Amino acid sequence: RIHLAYLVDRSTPSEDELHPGSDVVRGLSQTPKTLPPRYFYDDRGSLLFEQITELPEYYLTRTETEILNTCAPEIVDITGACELIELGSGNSTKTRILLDAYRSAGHPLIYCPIDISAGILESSAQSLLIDYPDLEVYGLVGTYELALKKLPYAQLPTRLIGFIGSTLGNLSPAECDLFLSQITAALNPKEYFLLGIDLHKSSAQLEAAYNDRQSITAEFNLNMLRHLNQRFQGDFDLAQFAHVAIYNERDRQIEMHLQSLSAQTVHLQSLNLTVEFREGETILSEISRKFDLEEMKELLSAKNLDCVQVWTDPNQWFAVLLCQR
Ligand code: AVJ
Repeated sequence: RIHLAYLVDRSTPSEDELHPGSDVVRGLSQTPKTLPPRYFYDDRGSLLFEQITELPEYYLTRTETEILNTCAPEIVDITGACELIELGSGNSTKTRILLDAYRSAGHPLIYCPIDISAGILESSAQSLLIDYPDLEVYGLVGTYELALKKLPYAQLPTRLIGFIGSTLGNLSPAECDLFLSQITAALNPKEYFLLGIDLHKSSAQLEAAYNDRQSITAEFNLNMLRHLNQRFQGDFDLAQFAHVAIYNERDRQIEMHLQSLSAQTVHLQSLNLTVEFREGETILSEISRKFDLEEMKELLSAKNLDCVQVWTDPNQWFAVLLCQR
């Protein structure tokens, strides 16, 4: 019961399909240097991220799970029978909370995970099928942008696009704006959008969450360089870079950097790229924005997404918003 569609738009192949790694070349050639966060997630990086979600300092996943556990039955009450479309399927622990709630209410289960990795999509769908024998899976392998344009024909009365885990925080304000427009365009009137966002809080708490005492986040950050070495025949020396994560209060975002510990030259052979680093120079590997709930509601309604219901935890650390087009 897994139907997988590979979305390759042959008329307009993406920059990445035409020139793999062109985003790496661009990021490392500019000042200050940057790298796209998607290079965190090779197999090792995905495992490290799972470890991060269990760290005592990393409150995000735990808090969102807690919220979903209480709000899932209410979501089901509001939407009724509903297809679940999920952007970034991950290890699907939080998806199960929603599927359980729809199943308890006696609704049929249709799940459309969207992911750029066919491997991740297939393995998470396989594990769901074991526990949900009546589940139908229509997976889409491709970028969010492309997949949102090619959602399968709806078989249930309504649909919900889920984007949980505060992944939205990785997008700059301009990217976020564009992304939300794409969500609105993908929804029919009255259909739903479920969004999980991390809320702004003290620098101390945020910096602790991204500088854990076991240094798993540091490993996760440095793993990006190992991944680039493998993928593009690089010679980054991981011992010559350090993990740095600081909260930029003005822009309300955690900024994760890889800081060069010496003046050094790095080559990425298959990209034909040579990069010079000054001692102390940094590569920005991720931003993780922390949102204001009221501002987010306004942004959503400006995109024709009306907040039907908002749930937070007692500390107001994290929020889950159910919106309707
Ligand atoms: C998966 C993007 C939500 O921003 O907190 C965790 C990734 N980076 N620790 C986040 C991450 C460092 C995470 N998101």
